[in-house]
Amino acid sequence: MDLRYEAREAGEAAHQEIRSSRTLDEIEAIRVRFLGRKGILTLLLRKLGAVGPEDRKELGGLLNQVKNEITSVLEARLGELKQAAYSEGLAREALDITLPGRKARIGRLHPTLAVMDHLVDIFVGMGFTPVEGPEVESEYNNFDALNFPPWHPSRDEHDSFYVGEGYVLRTHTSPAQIRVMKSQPPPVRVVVPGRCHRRDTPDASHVVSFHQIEGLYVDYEVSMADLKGTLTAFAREFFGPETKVRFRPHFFPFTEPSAELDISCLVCGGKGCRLCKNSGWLEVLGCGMVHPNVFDHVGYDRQSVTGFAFGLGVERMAMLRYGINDMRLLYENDIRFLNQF
Ligand code: 2NL
Repeated sequence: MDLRYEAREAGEAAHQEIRSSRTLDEIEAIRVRFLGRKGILTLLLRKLGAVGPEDRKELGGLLNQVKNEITSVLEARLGELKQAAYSEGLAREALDITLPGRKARIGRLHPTLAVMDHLVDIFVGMGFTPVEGPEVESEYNNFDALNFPPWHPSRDEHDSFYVGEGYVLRTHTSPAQIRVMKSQPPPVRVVVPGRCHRRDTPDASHVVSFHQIEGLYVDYEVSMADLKGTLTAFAREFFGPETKVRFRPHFFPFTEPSAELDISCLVCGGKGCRLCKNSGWLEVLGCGMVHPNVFDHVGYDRQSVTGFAFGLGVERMAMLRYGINDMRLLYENDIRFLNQF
């Protein structure tokens, strides 16, 4: 067949295919078919060897011209398709800045822990240092060092969780304070927040795992007046400056004398209502002067050091603070309840 004719045919065919190509893959296939190592143009150029010398120059020029035209048309189309693919990508990724944003649902502190932080802050403001201790404690630190007699009912398996021989889940945070006193000489002024466990049947004012904050101040001349001043200041800070307080005698194995602190009722101010069961007062915490037997256990000199201690239930504080009438509500994980605080 005539080489001139074939060259023009090939050029025509290539142009048409390139014009109707839609994808980068199609362009590449066309390039291989016309310009590749075994492509149509390459084969035609090879046939040039059989052409007589008189026509070779002209034919060679023609073939190269066709080849160059195909190449440049191909490049142009490739550019167009790349630009189109790029624009399409941009359009697909475009942000609609008029859409409403998604609300970020970040968590926050459980009301018990929020109240616990607040309580700790108040005592830190009065010079107490926060300290923590383990929840699994030796029976010795949890009971013996705190002057609990061997027959005390709270030592019973029915009242405490025993975890192996000689160990319990702490029933109060006092054992952490025993650790502090064993590890350093007076003065000691610490506040200990933490989770505690008692084998109570849950009701409106008891849950099995609860939180406590205890405080301990030991030095060479700490008096009951210091106790009363510190806890009165605390009550007015937490419950409001108008709060009235009273200290009522009580008993704890680890303090002597011991007392309970009452505040004037938050609802009726002292007149008597349902919350205070008509007494005008609400029980808030237990306190007292550290029993000398406790000092013996930690190696302090019972003759020369004195101290006061107190303990309060964090859940009870949260209930008083927020007007919650059943402690179990705090631990049902009902988001509708928790979102209120
Ligand atoms: C309550 C009563 C109290 C203490 C805790 C304490 C700790 C040591 C020595 C002496 Cl290391 N006492 N803690 C003292 C009095 C009362 O808690 O009813 N808490 C809810």
